[in-house]
Formats: sequence, C-alpha cells, structure tokens
Amino acid sequence: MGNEGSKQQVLEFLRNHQGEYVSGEEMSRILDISRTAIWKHIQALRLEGYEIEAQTRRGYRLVSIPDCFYPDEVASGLKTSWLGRTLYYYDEVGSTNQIAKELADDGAQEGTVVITECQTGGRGRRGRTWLSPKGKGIWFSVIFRPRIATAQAPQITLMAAVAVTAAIRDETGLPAGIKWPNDILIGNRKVCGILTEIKAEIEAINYVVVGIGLNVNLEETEFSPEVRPIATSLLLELNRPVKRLPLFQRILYRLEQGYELWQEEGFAPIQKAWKEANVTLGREVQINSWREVFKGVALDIDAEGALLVKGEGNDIRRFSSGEVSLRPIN
Ligand code: BTX
Repeated sequence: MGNEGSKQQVLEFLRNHQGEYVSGEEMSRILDISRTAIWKHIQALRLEGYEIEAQTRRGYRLVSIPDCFYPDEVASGLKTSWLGRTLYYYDEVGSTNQIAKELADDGAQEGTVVITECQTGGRGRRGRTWLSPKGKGIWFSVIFRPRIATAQAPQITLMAAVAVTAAIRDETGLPAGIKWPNDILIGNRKVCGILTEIKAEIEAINYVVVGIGLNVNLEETEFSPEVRPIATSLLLELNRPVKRLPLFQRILYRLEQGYELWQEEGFAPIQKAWKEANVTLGREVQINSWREVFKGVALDIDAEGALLVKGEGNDIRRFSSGEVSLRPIN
C-alpha cells in the first residue's frame, strides 16, 4: 500500500473512533503500519487541518476535521446517490465552470462536480467577474445531461436556485429568497449567483454546466468596494462563521432531489417551489433583456419558467432571459 493509502487508513481508523482515544500500538497492529509511520501520517493530517490530540499512554484522538472539500470528507456523510459521487477538488483554479465544460467535452458523466477553495477568474453572466476568495465560499460546478428540449434548458437555473435556497434555509434558518432568474438574496443583497452554460444542438442538449457561487464566510472587507453594497455572506447575516462542508453536502442533496423531480415530473413542481421561495413576484422591477429595458410589476413565472411583467400601459410581456433590478420596498 502506498504512503497516501496508509495515511487514509489511519484517518479512517481515527474517524471510526471519533471522540475516543486509540493507542498507537493498537493502530499499528491492526493496520499493520509501523508506529513511526503512524506518527508521520498524524503529522501530515494535522498539516491538512485535522485536529488530532496526542496523549502519552492514552494515544490519539480525532477532535475535528478541516472545513474544506477533500473528496473523502465530502463523500463521508453525503446523502446523494449519484450527484457529487465523482468530485474534482482543487485548491485554486481559474473558473470551475471552465474545468467542468472541458470535462464534459471529454465525456464526464452526469453528476460530476468540480469544487475549489479559490477562483482567480470566477465568472458571472455576460463576462462579468465573480469574487471567489480562498476558503471563504462554496465555488463549484455540476455537469448535467438532461433529457429535455434545448428551449427548456433555462429551467435548470430555476431548479438550482430553489435547491440552494432550500439548503441555506435548512442549514442556517436564514430567509434566503430568489430573484429571477439566478440570484439568491438575503434582504436585498446577493449571497449567491448561478451561471448556467449549455452545449446543445438545435434539438438536443449535449450538456449543461451549472456553476454556483455561495458567499459563506466573507467579511465585509473581503468584497471589493463596488460589490460591497450589493452583496452579503452567511457570516455577515448570522454574525458567526458557518461550516462549509455540511452546507455543501446539503446543497448537493437538494440539487439531486430537485433535478430528479424535474426530470421525472417536469417543470410544474419546480415552478411551485420557486414561487414559494421567490422575492421577485409582486415587486416593481426593471428588466434588461438583450432587446430592451422594460419597467413594470413582476406578475408570475409561466409554465416554462419565463417571467411575466405587466408594464405601465397594462401590457404583459414575457421574458425568458434578462437581468432584473428590484425596486426597494418602502
Ligand atoms: P451575475 O452576472 O448575475 O453577477 C455578477 C455580478 O455580481 C458582478 O458584476 C458583481 O457586481 C457581483 N458580484 C461579484 N462577485 C460577487 C460575490 N462574491 N457576491 C455577490 N456579488 C458578487 C452571477 O453572475 C453568477 C455567478 C456564478 C459564480 C459561480 S462560482 C462557480 C462557477 N465558476 C464560475 O466561474 N462561475 C460560477
């Protein structure tokens, strides 16, 4: 067994006895690894962020695991059956969407996830940038291969927004809400953005990459001056840091559930859940589409996921894509 493999065995052993002391001698005997090697593995694990206590006579005790996305840690306790079961984890990348698209072009299977601690070229829509500082957020992308017509592809963004909003509510209790089509807000500030990219033929979809950026433990000063007034993080809302790993596992679980529901039953149940979690309908909005700027009241989303807006002359317009600004509620 290689060095990495025996380190994993030591970790697995400690994990199976979490909270208890295990003696080096016992570990050495059961795992058939020398005590010196065990000590070296413990040192290496500590450098990776595992908190391991050592006491003479009592042995070693795993106190806590690091709050990062090591594939073994993500897999342990993950409730999905296929989504995120293949996981690419990087310390730093340009953009996880870019990597996911390359993997999808090479045939990566549905449910493959790319996650990183930090993006140096994180992207928003229309070539904008997405701030993704190291260790502070959940910056990841998922490859899907939905069996739907190309025109229905934007629905996947709404499905993902519903899933992430639910996971934030589950894990933190914060009143996160969706601004059509792809932002998740707390109060009026953006806590999460979603970037969906599609490769399709006229009739059928080859793949969809859904990229999700969630601000978890960013402090005010970690946002650039331009973004600061419009952005927030879970830490800023709760006044305490949030563990990213369980939240990420919850998001993956909600995404799998939402995606299966969408593929099996169509858009209707997603539309219903979206309406329950949205903060757009009933509000005065300005919508910038590629065609025009239109002002009115957001009335509804239709059976395809498009936004219906009633203009000043009572005309109702339908937008299948675009950017919405919400007028503040006085
Ligand atoms: P968007 O075009 O709707 O939003 C981008 C705008 O949001 C920026 O122009 C800026 O004003 C603001 N912004 C930038 N960074 C942040 C931030 N951290 N928090 C709040 N507001 C911010 C939204 O695009 C889609 C973002 C998707 C990001 C994910 S991260 C993983 C994946 N990889 C990748 O390159 N993008 C996606």
